[in-house]
Amino acid sequence: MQSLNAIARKLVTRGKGILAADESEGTIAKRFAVIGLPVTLETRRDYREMLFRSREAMDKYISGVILTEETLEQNARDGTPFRQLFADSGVIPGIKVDRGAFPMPGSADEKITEGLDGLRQRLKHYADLGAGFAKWRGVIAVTDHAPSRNGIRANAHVLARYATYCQEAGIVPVVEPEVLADGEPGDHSIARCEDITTETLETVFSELRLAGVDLSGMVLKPNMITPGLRSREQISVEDVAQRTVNVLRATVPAAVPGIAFLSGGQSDEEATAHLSAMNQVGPLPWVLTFSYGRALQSSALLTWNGDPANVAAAQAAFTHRARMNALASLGEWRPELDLAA
Ligand code: 5MM
Repeated sequence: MQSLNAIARKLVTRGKGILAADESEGTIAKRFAVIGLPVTLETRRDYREMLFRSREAMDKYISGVILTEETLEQNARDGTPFRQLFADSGVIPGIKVDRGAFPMPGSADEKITEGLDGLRQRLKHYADLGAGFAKWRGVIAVTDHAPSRNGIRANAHVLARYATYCQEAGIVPVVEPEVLADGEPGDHSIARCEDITTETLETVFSELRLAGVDLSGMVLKPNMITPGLRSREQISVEDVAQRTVNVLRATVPAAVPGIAFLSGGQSDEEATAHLSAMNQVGPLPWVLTFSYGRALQSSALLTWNGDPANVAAAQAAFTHRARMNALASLGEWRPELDLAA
């Protein structure tokens, strides 16, 4: 069995990143609504098969894919297990193990992620299926009343408990505390995001240490430091990059091998530009890469449009986006490369 550190380092291989394809049924329904496609087992499979059979992207730019339980055990239309496709491309399959974020008792605006019950048994099953890593997302809402100290601590605590179960099962935990940019009202300033993210990451690492999590065998999946999506603040790419790196330097121990960002509702190009700028800031103790859902998939989804005739074009769109982000993970992306496509 590979060590946790070896798997974590492979996930953050320089020039590669993670595809987040673990949309729950509700979330994939929202994505498909944009192209007017009904959500069925078959449409979910066909869409994800289009992504997973993008051989160039999967071989060259993707280190791991986060899946739902359904997809981890699913076969492509011709009966080939998706897991076989990942093995052929050297991609590590991962599994979203949380059961979603639910209203937090006593705190109207906040949520707590559930899913610890039975997790030990489930992880054993996922490991038997070949999952090398897992993901759990804690949601930190930003409103006039939130987050509270209690909300941050509660989410950090369950993230740490999840991480210990994963490592016990030989599975690398991807620890995702997301300070929401696209929540309601979503008009907060970049300074507020900076403060809340700092407190959140400090608390998460304090809980991880307390729980005895091996920091060299995990990957952090944080938000970048940005204003809320409905804020009118104009912030340069360089400012986002510098503030994000500053917060990470202040809170994330060097023992963590890598940080793979979520895109959080940013446009495709913004997410790429921010990542590239961060990788130009200077020497950093960890690899900085992507673990994008929307910012990797949106152009492919629109191009595919539910039509088998569009599969090749959609795969080209996905491959392009994956390549742009792979370059960004090396600090080598330039806007002209996107314009030329
Ligand atoms: C792909 O979306 C993931 C699952 O979300 P739900 O459980 O709410 O359906 C999500 O956790 C995702 O991994 C991260 O938010 C990153 O995705 P984005 O789109 O923010 O890059």
